[in-house]
Amino acid sequence: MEGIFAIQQASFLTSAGMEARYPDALAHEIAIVGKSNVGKSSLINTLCNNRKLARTSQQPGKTRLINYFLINRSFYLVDLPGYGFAKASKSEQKNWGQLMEQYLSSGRVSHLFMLIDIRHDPTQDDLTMFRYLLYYGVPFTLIATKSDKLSRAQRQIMANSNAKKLGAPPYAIPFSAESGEGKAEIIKRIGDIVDLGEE
Ligand SMILES: Nc1nc2c(ncn2[C@@H]2O[C@H](COP(=O)(O)OP(=O)(O)OP(=O)(O)O)[C@@H](O)[C@H]2O)c(=O)[nH]1
Ligand SMILES: [Mg+2]
Repeated sequence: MEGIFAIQQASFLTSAGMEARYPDALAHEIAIVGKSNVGKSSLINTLCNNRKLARTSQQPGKTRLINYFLINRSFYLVDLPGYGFAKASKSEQKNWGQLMEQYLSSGRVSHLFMLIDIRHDPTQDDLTMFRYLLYYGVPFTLIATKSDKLSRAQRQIMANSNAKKLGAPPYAIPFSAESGEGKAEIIKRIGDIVDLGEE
């Protein structure tokens, strides 16, 4: 491939629910997991330079389905519903678990971006999610969101220490949907992922 990887085209494709009606698999599928309100949908919008692409909300639990975005007409970015919001009923939690289990075990996911809040220790749910992720053996990158909420000096330190507390290698990319910090590094990572394994 020539030049530097860039996201040139992004469009919403489809939502998939419990019936697991996923679209035809492509060579690469990068999915975004993390607790509710951590900024998954905002990350997609920042990466794609389109604030209206994925629906965001101050209210946790906005994204309830598996949302597929087609990028550069060649691979998927997938916005997943978040976990751990207080208002979720028992049956909603059960649905979420089934949806995720089905999805993660489908073998479609080539890479996961796991988002953690840069300001806080990982939650019990984060730890559970991270164990799942190891169990399914999907390669992952940790991203520490809302970096604009910390001073510049603290950002990388907190990102890394939260990654370590999760039980992961002690590195996470500090990211802010507000300032765009970390965007270039994440786009470069995506470029590495989608170029790998392509002839
Ligand atoms: N300050 C700041 N706020 C952010 C950032 N990213 C997201 N937010 C805010 O956090 C809230 C939740 O963002 P979403 O992107 O909807 O979060 P989500 O992870 O998709 O949430 P669910 O769909 O409920 O799982 C919104 O009010 C966003 O504006 C960030 O980098 N900095
Ligand atoms: Mg969302």
